[in-house]
Amino acid sequence: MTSRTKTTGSLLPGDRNKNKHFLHPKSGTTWLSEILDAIYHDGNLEKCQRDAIYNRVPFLEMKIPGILSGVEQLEKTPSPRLVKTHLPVHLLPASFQEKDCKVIYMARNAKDVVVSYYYFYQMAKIHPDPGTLSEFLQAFMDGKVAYGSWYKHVKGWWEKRHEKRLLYLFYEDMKKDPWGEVQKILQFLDKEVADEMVARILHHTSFKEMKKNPTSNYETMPTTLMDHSLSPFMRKGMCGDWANHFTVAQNECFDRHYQQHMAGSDLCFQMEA
Ligand code: PPS
Repeated sequence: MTSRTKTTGSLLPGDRNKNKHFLHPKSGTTWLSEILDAIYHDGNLEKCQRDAIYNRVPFLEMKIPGILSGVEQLEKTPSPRLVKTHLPVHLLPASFQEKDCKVIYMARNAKDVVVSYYYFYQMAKIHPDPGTLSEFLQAFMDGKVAYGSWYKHVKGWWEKRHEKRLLYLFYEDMKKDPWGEVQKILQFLDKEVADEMVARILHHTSFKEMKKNPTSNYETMPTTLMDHSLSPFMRKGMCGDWANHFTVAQNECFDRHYQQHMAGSDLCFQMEA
Protein backbone atom coordinates (compact mmCIF):
# COMPACT_ATOMS: atom_id res chain seq x y z
CA MET A 1 0.00 0.00 0.00
CA THR A 2 2.92 2.38 -0.39
CA SER A 3 3.37 2.49 -4.12
CA ARG A 4 3.19 5.71 -6.06
CA THR A 5 3.78 4.07 -9.45
CA LYS A 6 1.23 4.76 -12.13
CA THR A 7 -0.86 1.95 -13.47
CA THR A 8 -0.67 0.49 -16.94
CA GLY A 9 -3.56 -1.06 -18.81
CA SER A 10 -2.76 -4.65 -17.86
CA LEU A 11 -4.61 -6.76 -15.32
CA LEU A 12 -3.22 -5.90 -11.96
CA PRO A 13 -0.87 -3.40 -13.28
CA GLY A 14 2.47 -2.63 -12.04
CA ASP A 15 2.64 -0.79 -8.78
CA ARG A 16 4.47 -2.16 -5.79
CA ASN A 17 3.16 -2.95 -2.33
CA LYS A 18 -0.48 -2.71 -3.11
CA ASN A 19 -2.77 -4.33 -0.66
CA LYS A 20 -5.17 -7.01 -1.79
CA HIS A 21 -7.60 -9.05 0.15
CA PHE A 22 -8.78 -12.38 -1.08
CA LEU A 23 -11.77 -14.22 0.22
CA HIS A 24 -14.19 -16.82 -0.92
CA PRO A 25 -17.50 -14.95 -1.36
CA LYS A 26 -19.59 -14.32 1.77
CA SER A 27 -16.62 -14.61 4.11
CA GLY A 28 -16.30 -11.04 5.35
CA THR A 29 -14.91 -9.19 2.31
CA THR A 30 -16.95 -6.05 2.92
CA TRP A 31 -16.09 -6.08 6.61
CA LEU A 32 -12.38 -6.39 5.91
CA SER A 33 -12.62 -3.74 3.17
CA GLU A 34 -14.17 -1.30 5.60
CA ILE A 35 -11.53 -2.03 8.26
CA LEU A 36 -8.67 -1.58 5.78
CA ASP A 37 -10.10 1.60 4.30
CA ALA A 38 -10.43 3.01 7.83
CA ILE A 39 -6.85 2.01 8.66
CA TYR A 40 -5.53 3.65 5.49
CA HIS A 41 -7.50 6.80 6.28
CA ASP A 42 -6.17 6.93 9.83
CA GLY A 43 -9.58 6.31 11.32
CA ASN A 44 -11.04 9.45 9.70
CA LEU A 45 -14.65 8.35 9.45
CA GLU A 46 -15.70 11.23 7.26
CA LYS A 47 -13.18 10.14 4.64
CA CYS A 48 -14.41 6.57 4.98
CA GLN A 49 -17.86 7.73 3.96
CA ARG A 50 -16.61 9.52 0.82
CA ASP A 51 -18.13 6.85 -1.45
CA ALA A 52 -19.75 3.41 -1.44
CA ILE A 53 -17.50 0.56 -0.37
CA TYR A 54 -17.60 -0.98 -3.86
CA ASN A 55 -16.06 2.24 -5.23
CA ARG A 56 -13.59 2.77 -2.40
CA VAL A 57 -12.30 -0.80 -2.75
CA PRO A 58 -12.71 -1.87 -6.40
CA PHE A 59 -13.58 -5.48 -7.13
CA LEU A 60 -10.89 -6.76 -9.48
CA GLU A 61 -12.82 -9.32 -11.50
CA MET A 62 -16.17 -7.49 -11.53
CA LYS A 63 -17.49 -6.86 -15.04
CA ILE A 64 -21.12 -5.86 -15.55
CA PRO A 65 -22.28 -4.30 -18.84
CA GLY A 66 -22.91 -0.57 -18.55
CA ILE A 67 -20.77 0.10 -15.46
CA LEU A 68 -17.03 0.51 -15.01
CA SER A 69 -15.32 -2.84 -14.63
CA GLY A 70 -13.15 -3.55 -11.59
CA VAL A 71 -10.00 -3.19 -13.67
CA GLU A 72 -11.20 0.13 -15.12
CA GLN A 73 -12.01 1.38 -11.63
CA LEU A 74 -8.60 0.30 -10.37
CA GLU A 75 -6.90 2.12 -13.20
CA LYS A 76 -8.63 5.29 -12.04
CA THR A 77 -7.79 4.75 -8.36
CA PRO A 78 -4.53 6.36 -7.32
CA SER A 79 -1.96 4.16 -5.67
CA PRO A 80 -1.70 3.09 -2.90
CA ARG A 81 -4.98 1.28 -3.29
CA LEU A 82 -7.02 -1.55 -1.85
CA VAL A 83 -8.26 -4.30 -4.15
CA LYS A 84 -11.06 -6.75 -3.45
CA THR A 85 -11.02 -10.13 -5.13
CA HIS A 86 -12.48 -13.58 -4.60
CA LEU A 87 -9.97 -15.31 -6.88
CA PRO A 88 -8.73 -18.73 -5.81
CA VAL A 89 -4.99 -19.02 -5.33
CA HIS A 90 -4.32 -20.81 -8.62
CA LEU A 91 -5.77 -17.87 -10.55
CA LEU A 92 -3.59 -15.33 -8.80
CA PRO A 93 -2.00 -13.19 -11.51
CA ALA A 94 1.79 -13.52 -11.37
CA SER A 95 2.10 -9.75 -11.13
CA PHE A 96 0.74 -9.84 -7.57
CA GLN A 97 3.86 -11.61 -6.39
CA GLU A 98 6.22 -9.90 -8.79
CA LYS A 99 5.07 -6.51 -7.54
CA ASP A 100 5.26 -7.48 -3.89
CA CYS A 101 1.59 -6.90 -3.05
CA LYS A 102 0.43 -7.66 0.46
CA VAL A 103 -2.49 -10.05 0.59
CA ILE A 104 -4.98 -10.58 3.39
CA TYR A 105 -7.14 -13.67 3.07
CA MET A 106 -10.16 -14.20 5.29
CA ALA A 107 -11.83 -17.59 5.51
CA ARG A 108 -15.24 -18.38 7.01
CA ASN A 109 -16.73 -21.72 7.95
CA ALA A 110 -18.42 -23.49 5.05
CA LYS A 111 -21.85 -23.83 6.64
CA ASP A 112 -22.28 -20.13 7.30
CA VAL A 113 -20.82 -19.34 3.89
CA VAL A 114 -23.35 -21.54 2.11
CA VAL A 115 -26.31 -19.99 3.95
CA SER A 116 -25.06 -16.46 3.36
CA TYR A 117 -24.40 -17.34 -0.28
CA TYR A 118 -27.91 -18.80 -0.66
CA TYR A 119 -29.50 -15.52 0.41
CA PHE A 120 -27.04 -13.56 -1.70
CA TYR A 121 -27.91 -15.60 -4.80
CA GLN A 122 -31.53 -14.56 -4.27
CA MET A 123 -30.87 -10.84 -3.88
CA ALA A 124 -27.89 -10.29 -6.22
CA LYS A 125 -29.40 -10.52 -9.67
CA ILE A 126 -26.12 -11.37 -11.36
CA HIS A 127 -26.71 -14.93 -10.09
CA PRO A 128 -29.24 -17.46 -11.32
CA ASP A 129 -32.14 -18.51 -9.07
CA PRO A 130 -30.53 -20.79 -6.45
CA GLY A 131 -33.61 -23.04 -6.13
CA THR A 132 -34.25 -24.63 -2.74
CA LEU A 133 -31.65 -24.65 0.02
CA SER A 134 -31.24 -28.40 -0.56
CA GLU A 135 -30.47 -27.81 -4.21
CA PHE A 136 -28.07 -25.03 -3.38
CA LEU A 137 -26.31 -27.12 -0.74
CA GLN A 138 -25.74 -29.80 -3.34
CA ALA A 139 -24.41 -27.25 -5.85
CA PHE A 140 -22.10 -25.84 -3.19
CA MET A 141 -20.77 -29.28 -2.25
CA ASP A 142 -20.23 -30.03 -5.94
CA GLY A 143 -18.33 -26.76 -6.36
CA LYS A 144 -20.93 -25.63 -8.89
CA VAL A 145 -21.33 -22.13 -7.50
CA ALA A 146 -19.57 -18.91 -8.44
CA TYR A 147 -15.82 -19.26 -7.71
CA GLY A 148 -16.06 -23.03 -7.58
CA SER A 149 -15.11 -25.27 -4.69
CA TRP A 150 -14.99 -23.65 -1.25
CA TYR A 151 -12.70 -26.51 -0.15
CA LYS A 152 -10.13 -25.81 -2.83
CA HIS A 153 -10.36 -22.10 -2.17
CA VAL A 154 -9.70 -22.14 1.56
CA LYS A 155 -7.14 -24.97 1.38
CA GLY A 156 -5.33 -23.47 -1.58
CA TRP A 157 -4.71 -20.22 0.28
CA TRP A 158 -4.00 -22.08 3.54
CA GLU A 159 -1.07 -23.83 1.87
CA LYS A 160 0.47 -20.41 1.21
CA ARG A 161 -0.14 -19.06 4.70
CA HIS A 162 3.54 -18.97 5.66
CA GLU A 163 4.44 -16.65 2.83
CA LYS A 164 5.71 -13.37 4.14
CA ARG A 165 3.27 -11.14 2.35
CA LEU A 166 0.17 -13.17 3.13
CA LEU A 167 -1.98 -12.88 6.24
CA TYR A 168 -4.59 -15.62 6.68
CA LEU A 169 -7.46 -14.67 8.95
CA PHE A 170 -10.75 -16.21 10.03
CA TYR A 171 -14.14 -14.51 10.13
CA GLU A 172 -14.95 -16.33 13.37
CA ASP A 173 -11.80 -14.97 15.06
CA MET A 174 -12.70 -11.48 13.93
CA LYS A 175 -16.14 -11.90 15.51
CA LYS A 176 -14.68 -13.25 18.76
CA ASP A 177 -11.77 -10.88 19.17
CA PRO A 178 -11.91 -7.97 16.71
CA TRP A 179 -9.32 -6.02 18.70
CA GLY A 180 -6.78 -8.83 18.53
CA GLU A 181 -7.40 -9.47 14.83
CA VAL A 182 -7.06 -5.79 13.95
CA GLN A 183 -3.75 -5.77 15.82
CA LYS A 184 -2.59 -8.64 13.57
CA ILE A 185 -3.61 -6.61 10.51
CA LEU A 186 -1.79 -3.51 11.76
CA GLN A 187 1.35 -5.49 12.43
CA PHE A 188 1.18 -7.12 9.01
CA LEU A 189 0.81 -3.69 7.38
CA ASP A 190 3.57 -2.16 9.55
CA LYS A 191 1.13 0.41 10.87
CA GLU A 192 1.17 1.93 14.30
CA VAL A 193 -2.23 3.13 15.37
CA ALA A 194 -3.26 4.56 18.74
CA ASP A 195 -5.66 2.47 20.81
CA GLU A 196 -8.23 5.22 20.66
CA MET A 197 -8.23 5.05 16.88
CA VAL A 198 -8.48 1.26 16.89
CA ALA A 199 -11.54 1.61 19.12
CA ARG A 200 -13.05 4.10 16.67
CA ILE A 201 -12.36 1.82 13.70
CA LEU A 202 -13.91 -1.14 15.49
CA HIS A 203 -17.03 0.81 16.32
CA HIS A 204 -17.35 2.06 12.73
CA THR A 205 -16.91 -1.47 11.34
CA SER A 206 -19.20 -3.29 13.77
CA PHE A 207 -22.06 -5.14 12.09
CA LYS A 208 -24.60 -2.78 13.64
CA GLU A 209 -22.89 0.34 12.34
CA MET A 210 -22.14 -1.07 8.89
CA LYS A 211 -25.70 -2.30 8.48
CA LYS A 212 -27.07 1.22 8.85
CA ASN A 213 -24.26 2.93 6.92
CA PRO A 214 -25.33 3.51 3.28
CA THR A 215 -21.69 3.61 2.18
CA SER A 216 -21.15 0.09 3.59
CA ASN A 217 -24.45 -1.74 3.27
CA TYR A 218 -24.77 -1.87 -0.55
CA GLU A 219 -28.20 -0.24 -0.44
CA THR A 220 -26.97 2.35 -2.95
CA MET A 221 -26.66 -0.38 -5.61
CA PRO A 222 -29.46 -0.26 -8.20
CA THR A 223 -32.23 -2.71 -7.31
CA THR A 224 -31.78 -4.30 -10.72
CA LEU A 225 -28.42 -5.56 -9.37
CA MET A 226 -29.24 -6.10 -5.70
CA ASP A 227 -32.76 -6.40 -4.34
CA HIS A 228 -32.54 -5.82 -0.61
CA SER A 229 -36.25 -6.54 -0.20
CA LEU A 230 -35.42 -10.20 -0.90
CA SER A 231 -32.54 -10.24 1.58
CA PRO A 232 -30.39 -7.45 2.95
CA PHE A 233 -26.70 -7.62 1.98
CA MET A 234 -25.85 -7.04 5.66
CA ARG A 235 -27.99 -9.96 6.69
CA LYS A 236 -27.08 -11.39 10.12
CA GLY A 237 -23.32 -11.15 10.43
CA MET A 238 -23.05 -13.97 12.93
CA CYS A 239 -21.34 -17.27 13.45
CA GLY A 240 -23.49 -20.40 13.54
CA ASP A 241 -26.57 -19.11 11.68
CA TRP A 242 -26.45 -22.26 9.54
CA ALA A 243 -28.05 -24.10 12.48
CA ASN A 244 -31.23 -22.07 11.86
CA HIS A 245 -31.37 -23.36 8.28
CA PHE A 246 -29.93 -26.87 7.94
CA THR A 247 -32.19 -29.82 8.69
CA VAL A 248 -30.64 -32.68 10.68
CA ALA A 249 -30.40 -34.74 7.48
CA GLN A 250 -28.81 -31.90 5.52
CA ASN A 251 -26.32 -31.36 8.32
CA GLU A 252 -25.34 -35.03 8.41
CA CYS A 253 -24.93 -35.13 4.65
CA PHE A 254 -22.87 -31.94 4.67
CA ASP A 255 -20.68 -33.22 7.53
CA ARG A 256 -19.90 -36.44 5.65
CA HIS A 257 -18.96 -34.52 2.54
CA TYR A 258 -16.96 -32.02 4.57
CA GLN A 259 -14.95 -34.71 6.32
CA GLN A 260 -14.05 -36.35 3.02
CA HIS A 261 -12.94 -33.08 1.48
CA MET A 262 -11.04 -31.74 4.47
CA ALA A 263 -9.37 -35.07 5.30
CA GLY A 264 -5.63 -34.66 5.76
CA SER A 265 -5.82 -30.88 6.19
CA ASP A 266 -4.96 -29.14 9.45
CA LEU A 267 -7.25 -26.27 8.54
CA CYS A 268 -9.98 -26.07 11.20
CA PHE A 269 -13.02 -23.85 11.48
CA GLN A 270 -15.27 -22.80 14.29
CA MET A 271 -18.76 -23.79 13.15
CA GLU A 272 -20.81 -23.01 16.23
CA ALA A 273 -21.87 -19.63 17.59
S1 PPS B 1 -19.39 -10.70 -0.87
O1 PPS B 1 -20.66 -10.40 -1.57
O2 PPS B 1 -18.89 -12.04 -1.24
O3 PPS B 1 -18.37 -9.67 -1.04
O4 PPS B 1 -19.83 -10.78 0.67
P1 PPS B 1 -18.87 -10.63 1.93
O5 PPS B 1 -18.75 -9.20 2.27
O6 PPS B 1 -17.63 -11.43 1.76
O7 PPS B 1 -19.71 -11.36 3.05
C1 PPS B 1 -20.98 -10.91 3.45
C2 PPS B 1 -21.23 -11.51 4.82
O8 PPS B 1 -20.41 -10.79 5.77
C3 PPS B 1 -21.27 -10.24 6.77
N1 PPS B 1 -20.71 -9.00 7.30
C4 PPS B 1 -20.34 -8.85 8.58
N2 PPS B 1 -20.33 -9.72 9.60
C5 PPS B 1 -19.92 -9.24 10.80
N3 PPS B 1 -19.53 -7.96 11.03
C6 PPS B 1 -19.53 -7.07 10.02
N4 PPS B 1 -19.14 -5.81 10.25
C7 PPS B 1 -19.94 -7.51 8.72
N5 PPS B 1 -20.06 -6.91 7.52
C8 PPS B 1 -20.53 -7.84 6.66
C9 PPS B 1 -22.58 -10.04 6.01
O9 PPS B 1 -23.65 -9.81 6.89
C10 PPS B 1 -22.67 -11.35 5.25
O10 PPS B 1 -22.92 -12.46 6.10
P2 PPS B 1 -24.39 -13.01 6.45
O11 PPS B 1 -24.15 -14.30 7.19
O12 PPS B 1 -25.11 -13.21 5.16
O13 PPS B 1 -25.02 -11.98 7.33
